[in-house]
Amino acid sequence: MSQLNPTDLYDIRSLLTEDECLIQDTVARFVDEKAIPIIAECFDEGRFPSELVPEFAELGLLGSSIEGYGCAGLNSVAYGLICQELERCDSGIRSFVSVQSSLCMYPIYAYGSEEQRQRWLPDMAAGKVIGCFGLTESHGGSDPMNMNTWAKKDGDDWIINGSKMWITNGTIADIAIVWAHTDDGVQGFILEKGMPGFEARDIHAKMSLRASVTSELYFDNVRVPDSSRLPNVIGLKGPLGCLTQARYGISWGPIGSAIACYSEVLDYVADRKLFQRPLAATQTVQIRLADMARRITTGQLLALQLGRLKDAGTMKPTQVSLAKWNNVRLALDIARDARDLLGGSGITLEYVPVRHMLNLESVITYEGTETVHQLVVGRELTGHNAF
Ligand code: TGC
Ligand code: FAD
Repeated sequence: MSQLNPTDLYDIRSLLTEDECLIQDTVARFVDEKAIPIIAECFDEGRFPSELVPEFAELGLLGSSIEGYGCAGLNSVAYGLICQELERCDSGIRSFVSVQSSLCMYPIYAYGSEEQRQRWLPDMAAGKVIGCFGLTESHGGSDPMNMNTWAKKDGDDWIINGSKMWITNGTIADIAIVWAHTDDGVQGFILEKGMPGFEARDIHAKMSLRASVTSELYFDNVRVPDSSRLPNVIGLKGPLGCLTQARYGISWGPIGSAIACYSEVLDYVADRKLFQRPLAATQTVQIRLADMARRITTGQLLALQLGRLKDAGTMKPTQVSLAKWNNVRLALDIARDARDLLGGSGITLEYVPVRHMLNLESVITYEGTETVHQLVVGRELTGHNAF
């Protein structure tokens, strides 16, 4: 048997601080005991496990990187490890935490007034207020500047018209961070559930992220006071700055999916006997497993260095793009290959790969498609904008 840990071949764990190890172990235990036992059924039923939200809050997982306001104030590597452990269960529960933390709490913290921070962040950290983030519209999410949602000034208020598509947490959210054109440039607004003219509707028949809520948002002359506008940012750099935070977490999360698929298949091929020998004793199966290990190891090192750069304050969006692209791609490839190695059993929810594989089809599209991230890196290398 291997002297090395198959899911940590380079002892990357030894590069973590004691606190980071403790956080990873705590989240891993929660995931093993509370989330993994219910997730296949949630996915099958198309149900988000909202019963886990108080536990996310209790563990300090909501807005974990924010200092103060009831948040845990953890470093970026710890946030990455949280995402990795949650996604070892399911991309849907990592999505919930990403959206709440990086796409709702972060903009309120980074671009909001002190009054907005005090009003929303403690309740969001406690899981009492759930948020969503509305940037994408139906006519093309890769090009957010092309949005049709507008906010027009009317006295001291704003009137918002338009719609958003593919919004995680939309119908379960108490507040939505909505990005809209204004005469001064793109701005963010905090819309509250129940505001007249504001409606959210679920998107059904999804074959991916079935344990996550995905919705459409509609704004029909929604009147919003100026105190609900995020005052400290104007322009696309507002939402793109939030995406950098969320994409950072997604650079880590899919490593968890990949580890879940690879671990399960390692056990399976050891037991499965065909042609009088275990599958694990065949050359092609070993090559496929070795390739999974190679990809996971490089993804782990990439994510950790990205986290160290982020904690040092030097991380650049292009580096996030490369890591999101690489790590989602490796996880999707591993999930598909693991599904195949399980044969017919691989198409059922009794095994994890098919669920991770289907989820990762969303993860490779959202937060910037694979092509968008490749073109961000290409632009960095060549100086030519090829979008
Ligand atoms: P450009 O017009 O050149 O730049 C506008 C301003 O933004 C700045 N900037 C960034 N700032 C922070 N982070 C980034 N990643 C940034 N990228 C650009 C830029 O410096 C500029 O600032 P300033 O001061 O000069 O005004 O825009 P661009 O050409 O860089 O962007 C093009 C492109 C295609 C990369 C961008 O539009 C893009 O990223 N498109 C993809 C959109 C996307 O990812 N949407 C995701 C929606 S949310 C979501 O999917 C949530 S899923 C959640 C879940 O369930 O987990
Ligand atoms: P398009 O932008 O129409 O892209 C279609 C195809 O064209 C893709 O393959 C793309 O890579 C390719 N393409 C685009 N531009 C170019 C180019 N210049 N050259 C070559 N190829 C190109 N959005 C939010 O705002 N908030 C959320 O909470 C949220 N949650 C989501 C949850 C799920 C489950 C999903 C699936 C999506 C979510 N999204 C959310 C939306 C997501 O960000 C968009 O789906 C994504 O940005 C892509 O936009 P699009 O679907 O309109 O595809």
